[in-house]
Amino acid sequence: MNELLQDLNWRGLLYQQTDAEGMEKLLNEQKVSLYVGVDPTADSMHIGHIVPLLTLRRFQKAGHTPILLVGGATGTVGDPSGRSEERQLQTMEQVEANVRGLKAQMERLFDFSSDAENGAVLVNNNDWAGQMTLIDFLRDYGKLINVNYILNKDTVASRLDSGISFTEFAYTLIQGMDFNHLYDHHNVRIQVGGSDQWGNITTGLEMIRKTHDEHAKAYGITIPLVTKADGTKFGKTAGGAVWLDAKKTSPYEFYQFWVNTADADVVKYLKIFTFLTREEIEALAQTVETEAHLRKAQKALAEEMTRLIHGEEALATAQRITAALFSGDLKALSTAEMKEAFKDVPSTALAKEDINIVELLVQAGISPSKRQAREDVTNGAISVNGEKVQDLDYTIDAKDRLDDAFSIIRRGKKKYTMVQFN
Ligand code: 383
Repeated sequence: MNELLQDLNWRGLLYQQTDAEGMEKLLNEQKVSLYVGVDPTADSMHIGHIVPLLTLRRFQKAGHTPILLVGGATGTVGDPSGRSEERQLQTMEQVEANVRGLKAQMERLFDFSSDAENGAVLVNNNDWAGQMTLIDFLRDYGKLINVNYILNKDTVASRLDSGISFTEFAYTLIQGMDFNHLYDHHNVRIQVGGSDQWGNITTGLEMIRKTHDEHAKAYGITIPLVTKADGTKFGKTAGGAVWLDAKKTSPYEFYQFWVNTADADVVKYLKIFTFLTREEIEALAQTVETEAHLRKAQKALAEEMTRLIHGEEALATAQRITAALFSGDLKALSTAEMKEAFKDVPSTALAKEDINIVELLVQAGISPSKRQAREDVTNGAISVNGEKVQDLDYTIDAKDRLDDAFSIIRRGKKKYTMVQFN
């Protein structure tokens, strides 16, 4: 088997293929261009988006050329795939802003250097589909695809009872036009997508077949949905999706997401998400068997992913916060790191005034009563910004207010509260 395909197969990245044999032959014979598309439904991608993108990077490492498509046109319409309800249309301005966000993230994920023979290429389907007239669309593309063909697609068939607008019904034709366009103008031979994209990918193949002679040949691959052993949905936390944008999911939260992966999932995720070699992953798999409590595999996964998405410096910060929270030694953290670390801990607001420690513990609801608060302080159970406070007369004042705005109070071993002064 072709080395690249063998690796993809070992990583569990191949789900459906339109013509596995033909594609293997093609990849053995030549370097190709291949594409994946992302619709600008938000201004950031989340980790559900990155598997096909990382798969394209694996192709790039093997010498092939990745084409990244941002759906400036398709994003204004909305893909019905995998959705049980009609989408709310976004405004054109929203779509444009989202396109900018996605482009910036793709530029970080790929090597676009033009001196590399197979540098990545970024395209926006608005550049062709957005300019087309309705009549051209109906005459040149609508005519190629039978209504029955679309009705038989899972994503459309499953919506017939609840209803699907003509707009979403026609979505697959635009994605089909894209594949056809990229086949003609970028020599794209393969489209990659998640398993929800099978129907759209095959529409493109159908269009390519109908608009070219019998020598034309293109392929589609889908990637399996990432699952969790416990049956819950992958990629969601209590706070929602895990975003690539550091403003939406901080590098620390991002690191935490990966480091908390279950033993039952971690090897699978190392294969799907990282560029560690088979040997490295197999060695880590061994540690899950023999010394799971050390969580070496989880740490390697979190490290690789945080470095990939946020860079070396953000990874170091995430690791520093993790270590400080684990040991309780908050003094090692900068004010900014404190803020990041405690973004999600319970917080209480108090007036910005100097206040006695016992008073503060009661008012902020950290200790249940004044008597308990005094006991907590004298017992050494309380610390302020990582510094133990055992004096009942201690006053929390400006020196304890980080950024002139907050203090981190710890009661006992693990219970943190952020007190905001305003
Ligand atoms: C648009 C035009 C194309 C090719 C693809 C598209 C986007 C596609 C789509 N994809 C999803 C998205 O953008 O909607 N119609 O949110 C997701 N993808 C990838 C992958 C995935 C899919 O971006 O399965 C998860 O991330 O294919 O749901 O010419």
